[in-house]
Amino acid sequence: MNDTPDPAAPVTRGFVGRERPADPGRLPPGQYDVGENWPVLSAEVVPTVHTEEFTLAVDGAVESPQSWDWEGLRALPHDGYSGDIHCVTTWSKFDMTFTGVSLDVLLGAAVPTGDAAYLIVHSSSGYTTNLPLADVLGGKAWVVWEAQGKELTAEHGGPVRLLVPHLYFWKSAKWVNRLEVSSVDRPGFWENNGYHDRGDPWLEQRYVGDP
Ligand SMILES: Nc1nc2c(c(=O)[nH]1)N[C@H]1C(S)=C(S)[C@@H](COP(=O)(O)O)O[C@H]1N2
Ligand SMILES: [Mo]
Repeated sequence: MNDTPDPAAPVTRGFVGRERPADPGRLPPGQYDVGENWPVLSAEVVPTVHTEEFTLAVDGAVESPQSWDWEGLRALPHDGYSGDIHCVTTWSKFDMTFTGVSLDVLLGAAVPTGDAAYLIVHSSSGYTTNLPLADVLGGKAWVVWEAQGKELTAEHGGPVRLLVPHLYFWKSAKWVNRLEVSSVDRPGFWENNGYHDRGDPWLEQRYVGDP
């Protein structure tokens, strides 16, 4: 073991060796810092989504259903997120950066109806997940195409995935192609398989029956 930091090494490590442990207050209960590795978790075979055929729809309980192609989506005003992500399988990853369009922009264009209260997110692969609108509006959620300064890879959901970093990462659907606004809540893939309806990592809402 060589404990001397290599000045030529990438500087993305949060600490060198065990000299400076990560701020424990940054980890939600029951989570650990996964470090540099970014695990891949997919229930389905990674689909190949060609940007030439890509569309993203916003429909359901909206005044004005929308659909964007790849160029149209990328031409929308975009920003991004810098911060941490938390998977229910207990890994957290610090200091991620993502670029994409806020759901305020996407849903704002479609204008949810007065009784709209939920979002059902659909992936082209068939995966679904549900969220209260309150968890995706107000600068809390994005459709992203870039992670860590690079184009989102297919295994991580490219060309675009949802990003809802304040909830467990199963809510961040990969290969997203449809945002269905709804007046009623409808459990998605993992929510139908025992996971919590909301999934706040700070409240440790992992499974049905958790607070
Ligand atoms: N379409 C789809 N989206 C998905 C999943 C999946 O299986 N299919 N897994 C979810 C879970 S459980 C997690 S932790 C994250 C994993 O994202 P990553 O593979 O980029 O780390 O994607 C979420 N989005
Ligand atoms: Mo997960």
